[in-house]
Amino acid sequence: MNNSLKRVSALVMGFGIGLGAATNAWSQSSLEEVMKDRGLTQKDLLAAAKTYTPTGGRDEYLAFSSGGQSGQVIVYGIPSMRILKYIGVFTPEPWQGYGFDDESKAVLAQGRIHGKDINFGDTHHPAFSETKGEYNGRYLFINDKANPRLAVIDLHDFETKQIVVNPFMKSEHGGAFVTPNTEYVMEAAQYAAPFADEFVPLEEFNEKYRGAVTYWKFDDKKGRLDPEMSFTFELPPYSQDLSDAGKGPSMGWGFTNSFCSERYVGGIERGRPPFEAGCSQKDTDFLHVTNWKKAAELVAAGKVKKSKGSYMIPMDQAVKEGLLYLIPEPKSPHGVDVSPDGTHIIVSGKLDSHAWVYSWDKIQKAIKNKKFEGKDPYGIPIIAMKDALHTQVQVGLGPLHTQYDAKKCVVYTSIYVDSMVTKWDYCEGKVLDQLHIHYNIGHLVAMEGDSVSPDGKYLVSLNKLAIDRFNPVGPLHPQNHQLIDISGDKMQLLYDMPLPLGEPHYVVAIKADKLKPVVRYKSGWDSRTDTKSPYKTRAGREKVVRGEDGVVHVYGTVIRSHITPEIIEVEEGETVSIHLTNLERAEDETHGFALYSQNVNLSIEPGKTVSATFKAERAGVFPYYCTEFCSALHLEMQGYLLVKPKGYVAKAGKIQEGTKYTQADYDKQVKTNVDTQAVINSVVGFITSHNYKDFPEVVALVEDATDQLGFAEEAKKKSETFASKGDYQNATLWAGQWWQYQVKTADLGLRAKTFLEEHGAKKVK
Ligand code: K7E
Ligand code: CUA
Repeated sequence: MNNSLKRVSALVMGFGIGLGAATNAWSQSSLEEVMKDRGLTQKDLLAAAKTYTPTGGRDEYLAFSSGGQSGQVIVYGIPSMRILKYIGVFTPEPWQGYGFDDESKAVLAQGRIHGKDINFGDTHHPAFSETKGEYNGRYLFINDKANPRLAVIDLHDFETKQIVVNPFMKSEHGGAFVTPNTEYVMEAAQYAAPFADEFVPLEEFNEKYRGAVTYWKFDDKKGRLDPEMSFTFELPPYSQDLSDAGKGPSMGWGFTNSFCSERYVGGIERGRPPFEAGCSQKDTDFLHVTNWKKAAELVAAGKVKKSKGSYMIPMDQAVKEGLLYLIPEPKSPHGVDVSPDGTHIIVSGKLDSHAWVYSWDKIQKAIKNKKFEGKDPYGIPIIAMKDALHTQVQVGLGPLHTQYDAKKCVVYTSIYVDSMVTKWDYCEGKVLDQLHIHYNIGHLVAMEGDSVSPDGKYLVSLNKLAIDRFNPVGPLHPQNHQLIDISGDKMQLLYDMPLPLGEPHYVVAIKADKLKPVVRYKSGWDSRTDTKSPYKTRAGREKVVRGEDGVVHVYGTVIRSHITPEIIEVEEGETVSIHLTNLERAEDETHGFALYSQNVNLSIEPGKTVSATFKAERAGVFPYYCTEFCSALHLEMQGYLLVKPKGYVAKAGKIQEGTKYTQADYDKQVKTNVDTQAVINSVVGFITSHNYKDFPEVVALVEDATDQLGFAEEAKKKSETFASKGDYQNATLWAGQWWQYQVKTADLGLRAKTFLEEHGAKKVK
């Protein structure tokens, strides 16, 4: 009897699994003793109670964090701070097969620049798709600062679907920020560069180097960005920074701040002071205000010219049409955040201890009355600070980013130099509370903080340094995400989460119940294009075809616990394309596929079809196997790619099986199978005597078990046919396969039974 079967019988016979012993161990130590042993205070216990999530528990919010230099997105739960997933975006990620199967390679290839693969990204700002300013849980966007790109992640399966390259920029920072109905996704340049892909000397910086903000059109039906319908504002060569989209009364407008409006060009080696000195001379920089709604109308009316396949609005046209304005903002700012009601805009300057609150009402009046204090060197009208400012509040040294609370007028600003969070009231202009964090906070995120109705509750502080927070692991420290309770008047630090994967610039957090990810794909699905795969293969239809394209196409399937085909024969020099479809319907039954020395590594989730194409350059033997521990016989989920030398002629002979089987072996196997069937029947009896149909998860398991039992029936027939002919070798082997299917059935049945017990299923008559 194998292990899973032992488990089956043990449960059927009503044995618990050492539960009594476990209860005793717990009761031996009291809470006081544990506190004493571990040096915990009452405050620690309270914090623990607010974050601890018992086994099987779920989180109220899901956070999507930029993975910084890893080029990925990290998903974790709040308040438990448990990491749930890394999503491969700009960087290959082997666990998901991302960048190893043909389908996802095609997504990464969209991100090539001048034909060159760029296999990393410096991700900064994730943003959710929105409907009427509320997160709708459908898509996530994220940018790559180093190579101006944006990616689209579909939240129905948490996979990256699209990467677009900005045709004008050579660097960016201010993306992704969405407009209230995801009409557009904003992306702003950072380091100015010529739009043309050619050399321009720095002496021509003022004339030929440019900043920009792109409004990427999002096609909600297709779930993709549409470069054809996107437009870009040409901007002066000020280093544009972050952006945010207006909402409510400021709907239709976008805000983008900047630093180094001095237009200083460094050059230490030429004896010039470095960038940092030249870029921080003036007391103010410029907040750019752009009217995207009117720009979209001009585009629709055919009044905007295309350049490099995308609409480009030159500065003079933008000024003439009243689409672009500047407002002085605090020196070297690093965040622009529009209030949930769209009436105020908060900007903080890293080199100014104040946060500046602008009034949209005032800005709008100045624009309407054409009340400007002058123009910048590019002819863009400048609205005077006093005509736009609501108030300035001293919040601490080095303020960066601001998040809005559920309570009206209450905000939280990250204070980089002072390493703290300042809670303040932007309506009244006063500080309410301050909390020290560890150390040098960058962004911070409140629950649903960018939506029109933030939830407050928790704040996560994304710190630039971890210093002494964790066990030392060498000079490169993990990142530190600190969870803060903001439900009361006083902020309370609850938890430190180390994250060893790239600097987190920004995180967005959404109510978990807004997400409805699938557990399986429709059978034969290409998940990257979200269409039926042309290589979809059904059970029993597996084949190897030498195509007209000169490629050996292997149409295969995977299901517990075998890969079909198990033997693939090709000739040296042939190109091989292996297409595998996962036939499973059961939840979490992913199979992997790794092949020796060909850089082939696939992840095949239930229903998915993926492909791997490579050239079999040298003759040899190449084992392959499943990399997910998918079942008891997972290690046997294997096969061989045989690459034969050119002109190889097979010698006569049969495969010599290592073991010979007799009638006695056959009878023994059949007896085991009959016993196993009895166990299955009793599990089935348990399930059907309960209201299992009320549990969709269990219904899916039962469907899958029924499939497996069907396969068992087929194998049983084959074994009986061979037995009737006296071929006990094949009869015993097929009886073994029949048993394999039974074990899988029992395994599924047992999962269903456990689920019913844990979810309080009721007995039915
Ligand atoms: Cu690191 Cu928004 Cu790029 Cu601030 S960013 S910290
Ligand atoms: Cu499939 Cu292991």
